[in-house]
Amino acid sequence: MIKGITLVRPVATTADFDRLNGFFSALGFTPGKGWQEDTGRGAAFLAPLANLEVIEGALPSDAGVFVEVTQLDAVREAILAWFHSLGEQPADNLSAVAETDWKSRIFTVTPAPGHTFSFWEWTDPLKGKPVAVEGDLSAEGMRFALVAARWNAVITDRLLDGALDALLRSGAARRHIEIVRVPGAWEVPAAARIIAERVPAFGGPGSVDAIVTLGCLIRGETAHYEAIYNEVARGIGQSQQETGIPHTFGVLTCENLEQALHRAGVKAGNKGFEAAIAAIEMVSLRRKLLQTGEGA
Ligand code: DLZ
Repeated sequence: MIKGITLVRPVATTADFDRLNGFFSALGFTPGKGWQEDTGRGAAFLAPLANLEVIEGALPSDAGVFVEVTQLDAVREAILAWFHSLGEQPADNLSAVAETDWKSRIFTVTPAPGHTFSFWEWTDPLKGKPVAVEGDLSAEGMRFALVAARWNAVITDRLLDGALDALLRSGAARRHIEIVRVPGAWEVPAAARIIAERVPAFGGPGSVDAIVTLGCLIRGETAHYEAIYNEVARGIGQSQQETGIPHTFGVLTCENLEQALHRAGVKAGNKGFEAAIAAIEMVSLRRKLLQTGEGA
């Protein structure tokens, strides 16, 4: 399973390392997990999307990295401010904004010798489509509860790992993730409801922005499978609807253990990871929809 792309920029000197580090931090890139070893060190910067592109024909610049942004002029202003903060006046190392022949605008910057980057934005990002309000996928500053059943732990532990992975990689802080274990899927809705109602004032101490529910029901091994499943789904949905706090559904309903394993990361993705990503998106969407005028 392909998980991500890492572009590596080797630098020649410590000064260049620090310069590029400062440059990307100043632009608001989310810092990733850096590393330091005897052999060297790395500073990581995350972007919500990556795209590996093979191109034949002319390129708009010789930068090896093209960063798509939404407010190109504001990004260029931030870069200018970064140069000024170092007491420098950019010249050839910062181009003007130019139109491309692919309905976009672009500029190129060389913040350190030998390291050139192009920043660009679509001139019509919606490409004629009607505006849709959508949640973003950054979990920075968000608080989550993960409610996981212990029954079928070989599966639910994997779902929990997947959900944690998704939240941490999306910028959530470990201290903002509460993990709650319950005996079985049957108990998931009750625990979720207690958490959702814990602090009526949304955003108060101990409150969460979203709840990710995780469990695994296996038809072949569960008497009254349908009855249990229906109640679990109804209870989680009801808690979400009556409290207004997003609850995402990571309760697997499978024919057998093999199918459950596949949905817990072996073959068919990890449904815990997907439920956590959905939670991030719903928190972001909720915030947008509650802001007057946003997306209207
Ligand atoms: C009892 C039971 C059965 C038979 N099967 C499952 C299952 O496949 N997945 C699951 O999460 N829980 C199961 N349980 C336990 C119930 O969810 C519940 O924890 C107990 O009945 C105690 O209320």
